[in-house]
Amino acid sequence: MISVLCGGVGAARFLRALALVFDPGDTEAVINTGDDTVMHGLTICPDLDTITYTLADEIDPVRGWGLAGESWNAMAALGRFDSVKPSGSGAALTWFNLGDRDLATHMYRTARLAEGASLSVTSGEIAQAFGVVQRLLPMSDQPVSTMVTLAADHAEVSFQEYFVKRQHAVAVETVRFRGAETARLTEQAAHSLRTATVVVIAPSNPLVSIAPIRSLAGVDQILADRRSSVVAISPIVGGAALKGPADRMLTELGYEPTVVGVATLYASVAEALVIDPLDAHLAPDIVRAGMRPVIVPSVMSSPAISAQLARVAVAAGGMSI
Ligand code: FO1
Repeated sequence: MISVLCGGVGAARFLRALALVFDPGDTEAVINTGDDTVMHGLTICPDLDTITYTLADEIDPVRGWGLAGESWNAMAALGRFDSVKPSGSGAALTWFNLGDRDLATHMYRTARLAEGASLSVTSGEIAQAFGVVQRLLPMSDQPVSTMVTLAADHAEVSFQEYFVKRQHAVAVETVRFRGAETARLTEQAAHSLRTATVVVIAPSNPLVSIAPIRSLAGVDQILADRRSSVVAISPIVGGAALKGPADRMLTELGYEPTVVGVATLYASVAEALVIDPLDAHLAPDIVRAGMRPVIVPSVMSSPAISAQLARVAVAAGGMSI
C-alpha cells in the first residue's frame, strides 16, 4: 500500500501519476480538510473534491478545481437577491463559485452529514459514485479550520476568504488550525500512515495543506517513527510554487522560498525530498537541512514525466517496484 498526505491540485495530479504506474486500489490518500467551508448552508470540502474529480477525470483542466463543462446558473440566479439583501447579510454570496453540477456533490455531502454519516463515510460514497478506486480518507471527522491572520491589518480570516475572496494577494502574518487541539486523525488514516509500505507527502503547500494534517495529535510521531520510508515531493521548483501562494507564504512565515525551506519543514518526518533538476545545485543545502535529495523532473507536464516521478518517489521510500 502507498499512503499519500494530500492537499488539493498538486496532490490530485500526483495521485493521478501514481495510477499510471501502480494499482490504484493500492493507494490511500489522507486528505487535508482545513480548507473546508460552509457556503449557502452547504459543506464544501475543496481538497476532497479536487482529488475526487481529478481521479474521476472530470476536473476542469484549466481551473484545476470544480467540474469540467460546468454551467453557473445557480450562481447567476443569486444575483436577483442583491437588491433585497440587508447590508451585512451573508446570504447569496457569490465570491466562492459553485457550478451547477458541483452543487450536487455539496448537497449530497451536506444531507448525509445531517443524517449522521461521518465525513469519512460520506467521502467514500462520493468517491464511489465518481468511480474512484483509490481510498480517499479525510484527515479527520471533526472540523479543523485553517485560519489566516493578514499582515496588513492583523485581521483573522478563513482560508477560503484568504485564498479565493482575496485571491491570496495579501501578505500572511500567521496561520493556525482551529479545532486541531480536539479533532482526531481518523482510525483509517492512522492505520494507513502506520502500515503503508511507503508514505509520500504530495507536492502540496507545506504550510496550509500538509501542516493541518500534521497539526493533529500523533501524526508527526507516526511519520517520525517510520521516517526512513517517508518521502516528500517539493511543491517548490526553481524558487516558485507549482501552483498557488506557497513560495510567498514560505517567505512571509520565515522560511526560505526554496527546496531548502521545504526540507527544513519536513526533515523531522521524512528522510528523502524529491526535487527537480532545476534545484539540483541546492542538494548540499538539503543534506545540511537533514534530508536526502532525490533529483527527478517533478513538474507533471506529461504522462511520461508524471509516471517517472511516481516511480522514483515510491522507490525513494524503499518500496521495490
Ligand atoms: N478556487 C478559486 O480560486 N475560486 C473559486 O471560486 C473556487 C470555488 C471552489 C468551489 C468548490 C471547490 O471544491 C473548490 C473551489 N475552489 C475555488 C478551489 C479551492 O478553494 C482552492 O483551490 C483550495 O482550497 C486550495 O487547495
